[in-house]
Amino acid sequence: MNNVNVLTISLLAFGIGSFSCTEKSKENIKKKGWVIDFIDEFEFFNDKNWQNQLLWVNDEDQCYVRDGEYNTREVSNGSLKLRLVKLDYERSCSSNVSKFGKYHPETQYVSGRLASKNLQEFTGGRWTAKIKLNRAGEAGMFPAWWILGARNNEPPIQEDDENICWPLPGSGEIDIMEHHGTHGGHTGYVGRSILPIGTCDDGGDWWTNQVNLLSNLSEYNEYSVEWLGNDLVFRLNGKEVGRNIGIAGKLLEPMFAILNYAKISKDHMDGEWEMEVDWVKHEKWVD
Ligand SMILES: [Ca+2]
Repeated sequence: MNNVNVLTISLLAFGIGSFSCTEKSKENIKKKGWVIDFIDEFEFFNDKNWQNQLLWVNDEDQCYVRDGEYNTREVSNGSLKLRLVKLDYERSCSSNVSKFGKYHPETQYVSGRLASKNLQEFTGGRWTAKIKLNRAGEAGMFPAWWILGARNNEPPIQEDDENICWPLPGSGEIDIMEHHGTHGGHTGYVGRSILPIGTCDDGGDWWTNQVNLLSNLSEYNEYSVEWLGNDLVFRLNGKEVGRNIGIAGKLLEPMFAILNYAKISKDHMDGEWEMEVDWVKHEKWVD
C-alpha cells in the first residue's frame, strides 16, 4: 500500500468515524419528556399562528373587531395585549353574528379575539400561556384562555370538516383560564372541560367539571391544561390545582387555541380592560 492509499483509507475511516459520532450525538440529544412543538413569544404578530375570530356568543356585550382596530390588540415589547375598549359612541357590529344568524346590535364596547384555528392545532399534550390582567374583579369582565375542537362550525369556517356544533366530539371545549369579574373577585378564575349533553341544541354542561381556582390575576402566571392518562390536569405555574377525572380520552381530538377579552354583561365600565400574554406554547410528550 502506498502512502496515498494509506492516507485515503485513513481519511475514509476518519470520515466514517466522525459520521457515526455525529449520528450518535444526534441520538443523544433527541429530546424525551415534554418537548415544545409550538411556541409564540409575541416578538411580533405572527399571522401564521393566529387569525381574528369575529362572532357573537354568550349574549356578550362587546363587538369583536379585526387586526387591533381601536387599539384592541397590540404586540410590543415581547407580549400580546388584547383590550376591551370603551368607545365614546355606539358603532355597528354586523360582523359579529350569532349561531342563529342574528347580528350583534350597536355597542360602545370593542375587543379582540384571536384563534389559532387552521394554523396551530394539536391533539392532547399540554397547552400553557403566561398571562396577566391589568384589572380584575369588575362586573362584566370575561377574559379567557381556552382551546376548542378543530372541527367547530363557528366562523371562520375554512375547511369542509368544520361542521360540528359545540360542544359535541370534534368541537369540544376546555377552558384553561377564565376570569368572570362578577363572580370571581380579584383572584378567582376557573378551569373546566365542557360535557356535551346530547345534541347541538342541548348545549353543554359547564358546571360539573368546573374547578374554581385562585391566582394573583394581575401578576404574570402560567396557566396550563395537560392530558395525563385519562385525566385532564389544570396547572398554575406548573403545580396541579385541579383535575377532571376520566375525561381526557373524550377530548383527544385536534384543538386550537383562543385568547379573547369579552364583556359578559351590560354593566358599565370605564377605561380599558387588558389581558397581556407573554407567550403561548404547546408541548407533546415523547417517550
Ligand atoms: Ca380545519
